Amino acid sequence: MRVLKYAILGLLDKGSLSGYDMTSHFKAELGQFWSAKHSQIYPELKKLTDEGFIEFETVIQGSKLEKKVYSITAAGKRELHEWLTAYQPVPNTVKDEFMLKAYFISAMEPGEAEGLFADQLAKRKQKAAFLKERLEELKQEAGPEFSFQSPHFGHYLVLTRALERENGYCNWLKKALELMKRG
Ligand code: FER
Repeated sequence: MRVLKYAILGLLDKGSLSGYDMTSHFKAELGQFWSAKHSQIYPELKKLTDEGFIEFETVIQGSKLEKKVYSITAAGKRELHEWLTAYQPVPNTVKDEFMLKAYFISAMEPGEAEGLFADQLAKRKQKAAFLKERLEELKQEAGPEFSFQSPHFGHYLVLTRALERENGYCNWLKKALELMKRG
């Protein structure tokens, strides 16, 4: 399935964007959990245009520069809504190379394993701290309470899930390190 298609439809459903503005979104918040490259975005814009889910208007910028500003069509809105409301099975676990190393831990020396886990803990702690900071910034912007009505509700949901995931990862790494130190 072309999930990028729905990321683009979702963005355009919030407002019209040039191709450049769209790639900026994929470099910011959205790109933190759904990354896409220019080389993927532009062909998808072309495909969605051909399918009639989006359309563009050529806008003159300055004296010579032209840019395409994309908008979602009524058919695009229906397509997005169909995807959003479709119930899904639990997907297969996302591959995590560190888990593969954990599974084969007995092939390492105890000191090597401890070093590896301590390093991962330090890095995961950093990631959790970054996410916590982003959440604090979001609360500054949107207020401390979030509800379905808030335009920031989706951002809040994705961010809090990410923070829980990283905190959970840290707790597991700490427990593993305790078990290793116990010998
Ligand atoms: C954000 C910063 C980081 C964000 C999401 C993330 C949705 C990370 C998500 C993840 O690691 O799963 O502003 O907004």
